[in-house]
Amino acid sequence: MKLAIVLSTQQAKFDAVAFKGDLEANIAKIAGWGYDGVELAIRDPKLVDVAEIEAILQRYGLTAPAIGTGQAWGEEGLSFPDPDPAIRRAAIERVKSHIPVAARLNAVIIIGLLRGIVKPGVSREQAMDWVVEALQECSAAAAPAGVRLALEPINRYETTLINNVAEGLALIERVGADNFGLLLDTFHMNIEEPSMEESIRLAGDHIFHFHVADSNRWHPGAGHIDFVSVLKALFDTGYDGYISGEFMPMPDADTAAQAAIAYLRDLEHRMK
Ligand code: LER
Ligand code: MN
Repeated sequence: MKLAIVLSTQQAKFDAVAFKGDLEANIAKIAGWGYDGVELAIRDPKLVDVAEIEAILQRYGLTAPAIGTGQAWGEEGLSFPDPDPAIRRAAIERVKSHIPVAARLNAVIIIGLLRGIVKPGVSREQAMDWVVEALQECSAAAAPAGVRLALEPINRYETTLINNVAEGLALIERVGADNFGLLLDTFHMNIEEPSMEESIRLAGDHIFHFHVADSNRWHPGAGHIDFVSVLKALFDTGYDGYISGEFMPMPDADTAAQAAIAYLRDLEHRMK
């Protein structure tokens, strides 16, 4: 099992990003605890030195399996279905600007909250059309670079567009690009899916990336999700990507990260 943890390259408001602050110090700690990779939350690639990030990752023997883009929504309000065409265009261009970074790091680009919500004055149909068009444009731009995009179904309390796997699969059908798939997150699935295992089976090889947090969004092992059963279903689909920890820094970030890896490594032995 390849394990990663979410790491923000900038200060961020998003609470489930456990590691904020000094990049190299955090990467050193994460490598020391035995993680294989870090998922980088990058608000704007223009503001980060990718060569430096790459050098630090190499120094500590870590990979970056995925790049999170949601801070562009959280901090700047960019999204695909905004009624303002300039904001829609900026959201698309922002995602495209991640493509060279993702290609260089061999990372999946995550489309989380950046896909937006249905804003006042915009019909659901119109919002979905804009989301589909944006994803088609971004997927087409990413394909020649060999880069994949993964949309994350997010629970109803955080977004009004694409809350569950069935909606994610319908969107994949509409976008119609091989390099566009899903990121499944156990925290959101625990709220939205009747059966996480069944939804994972349905998503099958459209699963490009995977987030773990327990039912309370603490580290795996702190709540009541049956991770043996969920991860068995995931690996049965043939998934060979990373399991990426995205949970609250509770009781604190270091304790949570260490508890997560201890729990998941032990579970890995029990699954064999
Ligand atoms: C991001 O990966 C996520 O899971 C969302 O809850 C962001 O708010
Ligand atoms: Mn997530």
